[in-house]
Amino acid sequence: MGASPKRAAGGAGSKKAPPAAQDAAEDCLGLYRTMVLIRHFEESMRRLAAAGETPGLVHLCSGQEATNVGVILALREGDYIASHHRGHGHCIAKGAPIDLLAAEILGKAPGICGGRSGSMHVVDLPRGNLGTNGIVGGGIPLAAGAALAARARGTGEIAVCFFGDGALNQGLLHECMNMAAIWSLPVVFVCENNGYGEFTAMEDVTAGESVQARGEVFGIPSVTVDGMNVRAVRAATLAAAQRARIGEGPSFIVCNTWRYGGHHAGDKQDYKDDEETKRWEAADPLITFAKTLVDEKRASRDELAAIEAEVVARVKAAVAFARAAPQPAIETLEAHVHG
Ligand SMILES: Cc1ncc(C[n+]2csc(CCOP(=O)(O)OP(=O)(O)O)c2C)c(N)n1
Repeated sequence: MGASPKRAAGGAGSKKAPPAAQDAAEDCLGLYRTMVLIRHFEESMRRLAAAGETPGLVHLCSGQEATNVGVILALREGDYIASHHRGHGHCIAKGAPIDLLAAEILGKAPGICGGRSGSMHVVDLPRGNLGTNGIVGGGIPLAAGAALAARARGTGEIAVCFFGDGALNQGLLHECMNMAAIWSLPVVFVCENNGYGEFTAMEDVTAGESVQARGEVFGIPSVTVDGMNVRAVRAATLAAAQRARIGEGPSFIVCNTWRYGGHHAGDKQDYKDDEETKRWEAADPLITFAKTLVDEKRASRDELAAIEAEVVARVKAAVAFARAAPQPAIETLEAHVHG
């Protein structure tokens, strides 16, 4: 195992890409704060899962914060996202209140979906979040549909779908990319390529020279970025969003990234190589962006520590709220069930 040629264009273990420049509208502390919030939230969920407090499996996104935040904080309010099974970070970046998200993951009544969705089907429509999704590739047609609807309404929103490398060989992706291309839909396809689908290395099951070629074959402008670099992800998303907004159709962004935890909380990850893990951990998106902010004199170490302390307190309060919240009442068992 080692650096995969299909992940060679960005991220650790590859030729270093030039650092993405700061753009004028960038709220660098907002980017940092949101990444730190996602990391602490996820690590709290890891502890709750280990304690048996999260019904069902939870899939955590620690390590992938730059992709979550770089994409979503480049969008406008009203734009849509469709997520996947590792989607807590997407929900948080799209503005979900973390106390209600924690309650949802714990299956509690005040949760975003009344405690019925758990981790894998959190739908937060008021914030344009079409949902985390337990079906690999399941969010892709939802985003394409939202993009088609937005264009029919003429209201100017765009849609982003996130999917993992595990979705690269799903028919759904190819059907949606084809339709989005022929209809010039305002949709951005984002592959969070963390190198593994469940317990299998991506390169063992993915044919072709590059991941990005999956989009190019449909004539969709496609790029590969360092998914550990929030600025690089944001810059690629701003360009893709701009294309979508002016009617130039879909784009495909491949973000090379890494999940710190296993496939699900509790997976021991004995299928990963120690050297590979060390290389990616050295590219931690929070640590590297903190260093950039200090080097550029945009924040002092003390200011960053204060942000982290504030985030830790928020997450602690959210977890306490969720743990104390009641489960949905038994009389509501059949509520929201169709048929
Ligand atoms: C259609 C479908 N096939 C198989 C599964 C089982 N499954 C759940 S997650 C997963 C791997 C997903 O890998 P990837 O998309 O790379 O995301 P990652 O977990 O690495 O973030 C699989 C095969 C599923 N949920 N849906």
